[in-house]
Amino acid sequence: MTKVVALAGGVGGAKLVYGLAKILPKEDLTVIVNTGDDFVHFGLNISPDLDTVMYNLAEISNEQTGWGRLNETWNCFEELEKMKSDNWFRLGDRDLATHLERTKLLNSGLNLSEATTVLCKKLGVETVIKPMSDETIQTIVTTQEYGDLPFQEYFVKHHFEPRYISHRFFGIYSAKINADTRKIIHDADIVIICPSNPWLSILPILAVEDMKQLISSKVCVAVSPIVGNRALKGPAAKMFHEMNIKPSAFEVAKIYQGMIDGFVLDNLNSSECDLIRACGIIPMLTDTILKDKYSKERLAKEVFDFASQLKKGN
Ligand code: FO1
Repeated sequence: MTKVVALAGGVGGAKLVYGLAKILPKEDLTVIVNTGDDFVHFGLNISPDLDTVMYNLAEISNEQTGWGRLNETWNCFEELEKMKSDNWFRLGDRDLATHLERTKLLNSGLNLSEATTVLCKKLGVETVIKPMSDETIQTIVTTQEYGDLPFQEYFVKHHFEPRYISHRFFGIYSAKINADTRKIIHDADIVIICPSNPWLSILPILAVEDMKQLISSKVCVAVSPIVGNRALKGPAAKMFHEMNIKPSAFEVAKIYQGMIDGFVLDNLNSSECDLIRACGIIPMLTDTILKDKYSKERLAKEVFDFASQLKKGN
């Protein structure tokens, strides 16, 4: 059986993960998720990307927002608004239960991997989901207007409007890969990099300890989060502009050059295939816009079949 490890951030990544979970036996798929977006809010440990992946796999995610729970109610949040408390990060009532339970599990001495396993079990998720590390890693975005901002303040509080200058992953040098996660990567045949923001969602995962080296012996395929010259969600295209780079799928492939063997890009980016090939990466064109569960499953199958035909260093 082919063992697959998927690297994912939040909304875009979770959609492909959903498709992969539909087409692969549950014992053959592990998802390693970015935790650089994690933060403590009202004393609660919030792991937005872990939750987005978990809710998608449990089929209880809010398809409109891409984050949070389906059929959410907002009683707690509305009371906080009446109290003129912090209201920039919307926590729904059902979603709050996850953060309360995670905080309780972590306070009882479990690490984040163990707490995630417990939460997945409680929500009926059978796919193995692992945080990129059990240690705290905080993505800090340096902006022109506000200087350093913790990721959620940049992304949610300021709607990624401030001009991006640079970013760093605070805590990355002492962070370790969990021993179980290390073994899973060691045993994997294929690594799939989901269509998430390369700098803010995927590079933090690859920056943990020797993650890049562990993955380097596997067949690795990435899926572009840029379609045409736009990101379907989040600040990726805006960040390219602010780095004075024209956003394109090719520019994303270049970020992963040396690590990936294949790159999946949207039909709209067909003119970039030759440039990608010239980087020693095999391109595959398809429709990468994920509208519903059928398109998620279809793309997952195409990506898996493509990766299965590739050899390391083609
Ligand atoms: N994103 C928003 O744009 N606004 C919110 O109020 C918000 C709340 C929120 C609550 C729980 C959660 O798990 C995620 C939430 N997100 C929200 C999404 C999240 O912050 C980002 O999409 C990710 O961190 C980027 O991957």
